[in-house]
Amino acid sequence: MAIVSVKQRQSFPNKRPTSIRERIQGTMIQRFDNVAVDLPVPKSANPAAAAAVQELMGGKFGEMSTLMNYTFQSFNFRGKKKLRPFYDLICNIAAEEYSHIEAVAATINLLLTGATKRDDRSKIGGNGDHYPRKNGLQKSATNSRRVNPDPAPLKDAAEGARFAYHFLASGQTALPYDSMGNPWTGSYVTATGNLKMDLLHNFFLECGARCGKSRAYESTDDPTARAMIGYLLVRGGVHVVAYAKALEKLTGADVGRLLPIPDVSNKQFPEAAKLEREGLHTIMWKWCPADAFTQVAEIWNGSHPEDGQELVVRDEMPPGFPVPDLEEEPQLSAPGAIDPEMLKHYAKKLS
Ligand code: MN3
Repeated sequence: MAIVSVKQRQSFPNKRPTSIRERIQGTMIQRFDNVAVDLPVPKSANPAAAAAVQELMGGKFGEMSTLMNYTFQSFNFRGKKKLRPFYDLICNIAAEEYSHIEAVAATINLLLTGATKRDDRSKIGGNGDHYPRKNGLQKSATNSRRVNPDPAPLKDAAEGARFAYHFLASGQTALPYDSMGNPWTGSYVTATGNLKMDLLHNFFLECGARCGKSRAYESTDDPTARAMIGYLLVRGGVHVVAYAKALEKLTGADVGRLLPIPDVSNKQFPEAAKLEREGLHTIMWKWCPADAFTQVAEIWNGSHPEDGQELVVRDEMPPGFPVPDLEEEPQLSAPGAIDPEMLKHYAKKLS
């Protein structure tokens, strides 16, 4: 799954590290081969839904933005001795955001599976129909089966899909772009170094992300997309509340009174409501060893502003689920068929 942000309790030694073991004493990332959301396998491909979900990956208010905003703010944090709980909170949420880009990517990849006809061009001419069309099929001279002499297995996708990059610029998989094909950019990162400004920005960013999630939800009824979006609505909601609480602790302003933005409860979305019944909106997991980022609980405490439930920090990783296993897609040369003639050529040279 996700990643764990590991901050060892020991501070960097004053002397120069003398071994690799000694050097492993800073903020690091540990990765697990899981995904944070239990994603149902779609009954059929849905490239239009995949295109809409791209907004949650590389859009201005997408998960790459939340990940990179908090990551850079954590890298550049000044005054940790005085403001440690805020640093711990930002580090912790940054680590969780990595699991969100994983979940978005897994969803896009599942939605694109089967979007083009899985076929191997090297077999054209020998195995029969590869790209049956209404017209254009002819009988092979050597084979009574019908063979398309001019196959174009990506034609429909490239001509008809709203997000052609899925087929022309990737292995029919997720990209760091928004739903219109604009690449994610570092200009979406705000890390001013002023804590009040950055926390205010994070609150705004999470509210914008929540708006984007609710719109992506409304743009597709695909169960896989909605399961992922429902999860992100709940976890993003946790981060909205966390930044509101951080601002309250820092300034005394009652930011929680602004919530929810947009003015719709997660409980209106069935997939999110189910997770909130299980208490997912009250939990801040610690994505790290027990002795790291210990002051998160100084901010994540008290009651949830919407339903009054008690907020808890869990010193553990959230549940993980298998990462989808993506089959080969020979029509996209993904991962890439080996040309047997080339192998023969080099085998001869080597012998
Ligand atoms: Mn997120």
